[in-house]
Amino acid sequence: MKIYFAGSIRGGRADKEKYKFIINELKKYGEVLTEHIGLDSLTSDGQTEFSEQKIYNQDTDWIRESDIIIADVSQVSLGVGYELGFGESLGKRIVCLYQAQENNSLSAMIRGNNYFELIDYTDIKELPEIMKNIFME
Ligand code: 6K6
Repeated sequence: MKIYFAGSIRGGRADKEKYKFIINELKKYGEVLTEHIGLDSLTSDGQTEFSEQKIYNQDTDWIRESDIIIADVSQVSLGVGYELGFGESLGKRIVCLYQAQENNSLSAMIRGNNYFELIDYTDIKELPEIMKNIFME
């Protein structure tokens, strides 16, 4: 099972500890192609030795080869939104995880799209059980 996990980078790194936690959980169910999303060294300026084009090509290749895309959409990110639309165009199974926050509401382009399996949660402690249910289906 190849899992593409998507989370914010240039959209902001406030949730990076949560991404690490999610990635570790996901590793129980398959190969996570995007482990770097949880890296501390990855900052919101997105500086890297790789060219932007190389990042785009690598990520879209990984999306093509993935069996499932799981995105934490709690933090607004243009890149994550793009990946979700691209994954949908390829017919991939897509699960969006959204942690409710004050002064933040999820884009209607995500919540309003019934193609996405949207799971709302309030505490990261709920995530292990949520993952279990995702992979039981
Ligand atoms: C190098 C090593 C680790 O990270 C880098 C540089 N940046 C990126 N590397 C890989 N994927 C990226 C990078 N920047 C954005 N993405 C993809 O877009 C990821 O798969 C994320 O799910 C998403 C984040 O988009 P933004 O708009 O928040 O940056």
